Amino acid sequence: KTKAASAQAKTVAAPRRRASDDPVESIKASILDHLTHTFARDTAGATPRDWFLATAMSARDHLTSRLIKTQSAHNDQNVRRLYYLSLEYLMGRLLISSLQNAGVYDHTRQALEELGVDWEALRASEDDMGLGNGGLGRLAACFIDSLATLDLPAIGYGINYEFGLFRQAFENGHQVENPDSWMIYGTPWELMHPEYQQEVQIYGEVENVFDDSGNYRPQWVNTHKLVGVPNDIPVPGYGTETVNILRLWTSHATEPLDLNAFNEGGYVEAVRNKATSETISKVLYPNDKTENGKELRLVQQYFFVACSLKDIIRRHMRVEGNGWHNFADKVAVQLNDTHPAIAVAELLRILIDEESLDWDEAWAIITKTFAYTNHTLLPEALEKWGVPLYARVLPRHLQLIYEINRRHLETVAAKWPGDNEMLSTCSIVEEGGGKQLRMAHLAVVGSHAVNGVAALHTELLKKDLFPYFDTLFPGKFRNKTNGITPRRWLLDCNPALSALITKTLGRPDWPRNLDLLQALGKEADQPAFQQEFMAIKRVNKVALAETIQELCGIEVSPDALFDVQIKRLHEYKRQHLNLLHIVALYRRLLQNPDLDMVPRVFVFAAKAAPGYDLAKNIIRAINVIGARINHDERIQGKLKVAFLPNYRVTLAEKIIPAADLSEQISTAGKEASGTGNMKLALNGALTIGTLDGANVEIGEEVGDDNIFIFGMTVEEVEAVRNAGYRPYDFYYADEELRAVIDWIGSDYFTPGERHAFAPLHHSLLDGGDPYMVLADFRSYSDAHLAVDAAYRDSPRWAKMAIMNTARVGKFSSDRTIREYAEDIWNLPPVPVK
Ligand code: 9GP
Repeated sequence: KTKAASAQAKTVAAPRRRASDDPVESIKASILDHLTHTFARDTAGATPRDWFLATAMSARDHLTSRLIKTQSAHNDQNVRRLYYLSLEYLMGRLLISSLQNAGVYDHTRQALEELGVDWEALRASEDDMGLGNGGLGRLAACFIDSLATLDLPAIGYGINYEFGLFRQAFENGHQVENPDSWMIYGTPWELMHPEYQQEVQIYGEVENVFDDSGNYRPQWVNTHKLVGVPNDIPVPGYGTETVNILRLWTSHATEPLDLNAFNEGGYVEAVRNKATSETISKVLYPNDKTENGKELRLVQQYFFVACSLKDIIRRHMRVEGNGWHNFADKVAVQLNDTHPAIAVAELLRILIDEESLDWDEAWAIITKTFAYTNHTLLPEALEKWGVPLYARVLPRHLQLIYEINRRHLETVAAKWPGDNEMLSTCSIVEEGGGKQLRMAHLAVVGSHAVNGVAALHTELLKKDLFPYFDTLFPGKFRNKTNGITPRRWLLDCNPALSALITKTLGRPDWPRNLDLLQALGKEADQPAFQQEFMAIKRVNKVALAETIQELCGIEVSPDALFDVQIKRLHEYKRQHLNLLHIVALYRRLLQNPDLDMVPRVFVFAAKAAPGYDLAKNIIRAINVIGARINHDERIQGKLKVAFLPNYRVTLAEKIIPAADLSEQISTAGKEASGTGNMKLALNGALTIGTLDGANVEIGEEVGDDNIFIFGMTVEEVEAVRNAGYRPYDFYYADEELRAVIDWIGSDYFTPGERHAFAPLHHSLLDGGDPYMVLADFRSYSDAHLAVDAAYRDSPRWAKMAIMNTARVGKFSSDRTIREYAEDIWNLPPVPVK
């Protein structure tokens, strides 16, 4: 029973809601109304989840009326819109951001308090909407928040996965994956719109037909039909009336049952067919660096792209006077990575096969409509599809892609006459071995703009990944440095710091204009302000310490330095470099228990792709070695290691406000941007990092004095690699490093279980250490000594932390989206009255 249960024990059912002038009263009435009439619960028996649902519905009421107003304003003015196509949206919980953005957060909190409802229990009963893997999906979520906040007309399209990213647990240090059935009992945020369902086709074959005039009119026949039903989530802007839409498709079979099979008595077969069609939107693939060759993944991509394009066309054509002539004037489509790149061929198919436009006309529309964002340079992450698979799943699209490529290669040949190697380098079709389609090439050729996600990344994109495309299409490549929404990543997750900022700046509008934080810089030297700032950090650390106790059973001191690495588990992100350093510290302490060092709590949170064995071995190593360290009394609690299970948005919101140090330690040139680095800096954590991704720009903003940079630069990494990198050189040259690696390779930490960390040990030495962990170890360890020295000097540390918060306004996703809108989408804002 909640507190409310006893407070309201006598109330059986609420009366229908009456309008009230008092906002708190009116929200109370609305919540009670939903509790009674939407969920059939009385206050006496209501669980925290019932209260959550009723509160969410009350918030939704605010949003839906504004949503309708927004959509009709956009429709009436026939505005240009941005359609964001993304296979992932990592939304997290929606309650607080919905209330904040609807402007009813404080009133709702008060209403619930007056109703005697336990707020913490209420909000804890909301499941994360975890429809994404990591950075790419979370970026999409930040972007739709900024689009609405900037009054930009936009719709996000994606898939309504029944199962989001797996729930992670640890057993004996091993990662175990459990299904994330986040909407098994429904979700209050989605509005289903069967009236806008779309039928699309897939599989089948192409019949070569010639019309009476002898023109080739291919027919895509014997296809399998699918239906996509849209579920809309309102996306409110902050401090504005605009409410945009996130439209997620659920797949259904076209016919409820195969009647033939049914009549023959094959009822179960008939239902099975239906179930097969419905598997398309069942589950998110749990790999953040692409899934090559999986048929269901290709079907997911095509399904959501085809439904979305049909919907976009429907919306455009329903306006009188609109047609293909002005399609590209009204429609901008952003491809979030290559996952939706098939859209290029699908729109071409519609224009040529269904609308009978000629090639040049169709191609002009396509290249004016699409733009593409690249999120990675890692070769294994660049999507390729085998031609035989494509021929089976999308036979007509394959023909069209061949024709796109033929014409594209004509341009290449004209630019570099007689250069056959250039033809094969630039081709969309990779020959040799099994033929494959390079989706990144298709996306580049079919788009008018291609962007990287940080300045360094965009440079490398032009120089290394698409060198000839930059010459072939001058001006097509641009940079759009990533950003994060300051609403979720400061206002909502760190209310105490937000209140201090509002008080200090004397204005509450900084979440819409993050550059205002600059003014905090003036306070950075003031002892009183430093104390207030650090007192908030400490309260957040106490809260995180409780969470660590609850989730890991580890006691940590909030006075220790909280050293945080939270992100997907990947070799290139080098959680194992962090581990080597921890083991080195442990060894130093064992050799000298009186070693004078600032006590540290190392906080990890990370999911590994279920099939990524080395990443899972690193998780196990951190867990097992961490446990040994945590229980070793000889080191007097100076080191603690906590690996929090099931990293997700909600956990990030807890960890980030409590972090002192932010680990951004990827091998230079490998992390396209990173966005966790921005969230942590904004909340006053100092970065220890390489000159990689957006770290470079964070360093430029906060200044060299307020960041700990270490390790090789991109150029040095390249030079060392070209000279023939040998990890053993570093192993033999550094006594401590050698001892640490030998220790990990022994069975010291896993008595009776030999070779437990053999995969990790192998990757560092005989495996060639592909991410150059050994080469950067010493410089990393030295940077940590500098961290230790800085932390001892509390005023200095406080000043550095404040400077980080003050100077990272650039990394608001509002700035990023404004740049996209001006430079790529040509999209003016449309304020809603
Ligand atoms: O790895 C990048 C990460 O650096 C970036 O911040 C994020 C958003 O742009 O995208 C990640 N890439 C992917 O998740 C897929 O390649």
